[in-house]
Amino acid sequence: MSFSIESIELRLIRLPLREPFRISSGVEVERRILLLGLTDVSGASVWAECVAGAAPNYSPETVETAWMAIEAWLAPRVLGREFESPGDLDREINRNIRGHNMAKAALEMGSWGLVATMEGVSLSALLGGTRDQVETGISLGIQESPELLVEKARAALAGGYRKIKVKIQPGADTDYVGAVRAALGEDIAIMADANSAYTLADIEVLQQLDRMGLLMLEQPLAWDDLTRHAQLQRLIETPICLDESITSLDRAEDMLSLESGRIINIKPGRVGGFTTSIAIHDLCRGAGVPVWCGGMLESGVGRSYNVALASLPGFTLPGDLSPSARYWEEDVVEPEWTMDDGGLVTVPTTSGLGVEVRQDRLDELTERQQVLSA
Ligand code: OSB
Ligand code: MG
Repeated sequence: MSFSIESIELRLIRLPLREPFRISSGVEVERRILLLGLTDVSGASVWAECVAGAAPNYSPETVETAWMAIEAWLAPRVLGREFESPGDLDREINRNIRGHNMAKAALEMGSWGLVATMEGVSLSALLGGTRDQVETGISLGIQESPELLVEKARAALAGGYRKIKVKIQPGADTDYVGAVRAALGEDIAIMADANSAYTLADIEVLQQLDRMGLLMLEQPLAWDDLTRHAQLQRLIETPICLDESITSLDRAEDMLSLESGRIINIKPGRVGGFTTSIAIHDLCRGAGVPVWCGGMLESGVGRSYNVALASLPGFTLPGDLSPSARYWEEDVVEPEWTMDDGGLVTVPTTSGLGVEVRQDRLDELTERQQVLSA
């Protein structure tokens, strides 16, 4: 179905996390989240989420650069123009505008949400999803001590999570992962995510981690590296999973040909949206490479999009798709996202996002807003 975006509302909200989330490159206490409200000429509207952080410690983008890119370059490309499909919009916003993937993704994913709403189908159905439930894993931030981490990991397992991801950094790695492995036993799916905290000079620690039976080791080396990851993958048996390094379909192809890793964490925001996410999914599926859906501490809005993506058939490993209560006292959507005691999140089958965005809650949390129109 064709669509034409008449206005784009930019809304920066502040959403306090229930507990600080620490990774090797920084800590988040309160998320600052850029939401986009897209309205079609027909009157249909939808919210979308930009996953850029407050600081450029995950990728070069931030909420401020995303706001600027949308206002200055992306919105003028799309407002008032008719598109045949989200893929058509994707081509338009990528022509001679380099980078700014998270800003582009918010707009591109929102266009899928808009079309799903207008067609009265679920986002999952529009994307080609085949699952009615998706498996969930938890991502545990770096804790004060291995004991505290073990406590959190035990609680997560008891809560139903199907995969325990432990954030690591030099000085908080083998002791932490080893303690979780010892406490949970050999059969539990445990993985570690370094968010680029190591170099090849740390090979000894990486080889110790390699002996801990991890499901995968996520992004141990530099955020934009493929070559050294390929060297490392030859030295360890644990599959390397790339996150930060996979910013496009080309980078995914490079990972396969260089053998820089054996698994991809697909975050639609990082790769510029759903069109590229699906292309990476299809590539990996054809190559027998598992993918899973990563998370960026999204609000309930972003979660709708991630859950829909994770319902595609190639997403064969549990995603970072925790329920609302893991992150927030109160989410911005109704109903909030939940997980059953077997670690499954139900994929909505109703029209559009499958949840209502609470305008009252957005108003309460808004730091800044602006409406751009054709
Ligand atoms: O590397 O996957 C990551 C959060 C912020 C930045 C980077 C990452 C993460 C997570 C969060 O791991 C996972 C989630 O949203 O539950
Ligand atoms: Mg990661």
